[in-house]
Amino acid sequence: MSSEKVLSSASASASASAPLASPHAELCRGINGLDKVVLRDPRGSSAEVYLYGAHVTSWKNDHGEELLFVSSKAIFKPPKAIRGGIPICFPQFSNVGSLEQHGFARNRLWTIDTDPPPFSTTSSSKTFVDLILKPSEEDMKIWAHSFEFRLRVALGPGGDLLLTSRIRNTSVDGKPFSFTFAYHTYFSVSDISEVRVEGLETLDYLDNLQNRERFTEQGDAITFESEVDKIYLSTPTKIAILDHEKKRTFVLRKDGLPDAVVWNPWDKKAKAMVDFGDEEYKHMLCVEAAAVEKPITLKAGEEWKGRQELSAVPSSYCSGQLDPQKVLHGS
Ligand code: TA6
Repeated sequence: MSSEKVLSSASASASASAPLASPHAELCRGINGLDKVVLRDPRGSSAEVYLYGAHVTSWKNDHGEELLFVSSKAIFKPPKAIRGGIPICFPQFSNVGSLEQHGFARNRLWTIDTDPPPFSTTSSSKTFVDLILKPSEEDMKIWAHSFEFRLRVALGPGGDLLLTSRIRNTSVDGKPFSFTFAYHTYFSVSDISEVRVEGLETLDYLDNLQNRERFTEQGDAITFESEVDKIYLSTPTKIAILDHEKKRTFVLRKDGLPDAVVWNPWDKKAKAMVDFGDEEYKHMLCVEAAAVEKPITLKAGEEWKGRQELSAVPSSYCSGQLDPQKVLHGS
């Protein structure tokens, strides 16, 4: 598919000029003139979402500190996916199927959703943007299914970042479809060798570095000293990522996404990626709320919801200020 078709500036601006429902959302031009929406919560936190891929590329706390990793070599030019932030993998995770790696949602132009159906639960956030993706004729040639993918990106009262996906099968001929999915989140960390992940101990996982063979994780927190590419199965709904040096813990809460992928390319893969700096593997970790092991199947008219909530809390495992067990098992 040629990028011009996807990104003719006229159509992009037109679709992007729809009014934004939130007073704290602003549409503007980002890198290479791509449209993005900037969310600024009155309490200080902020986020940025590109319409290209409905891709969150920034999430900052109320001190203006960036919490997501985006590579200094990231390419903001279709059809390449942006390296970093939160790419959305749909309708296929990784190469689990016949489509391109991680599906096509991350390299399509989304539009502002001017008429989203109400949410079942009232969200307290006044800082949000709604985006929508529907398949183009081209998409139907590679994945012949009618769908509406609605994504709400919101900033919560405490500066939490909430992503809520609603995917509906809009087929008129009653055809069901199945898909796999991931929020491929790149967390910014101070030093990967000082990071621990809590909440995945003793779980089964598929090792992408060993032909997706199934293993069982050992009992302690996960730490990093080499390339990791694992799909943890049926995980708890809360996972904690402790950055000791930054005295910060990311808490990932997820709904409708049973699995979690943990990825760090380490040095060799880092060198092999054109849009990734050789040393950048030291400052990022992907922990991805996902549905991989059991594809989600939607009958015609059915809708699936997948939600991820990210919080960044000051912490230090050693200082006992925040015991990950309390995080994972507490309120
Ligand atoms: O989520 C982990 C993974 O599937 C890895 O296998 C690695 O390929 C990574 O995603 C990045 O994929 P990308 O297509 O963005 O280069």
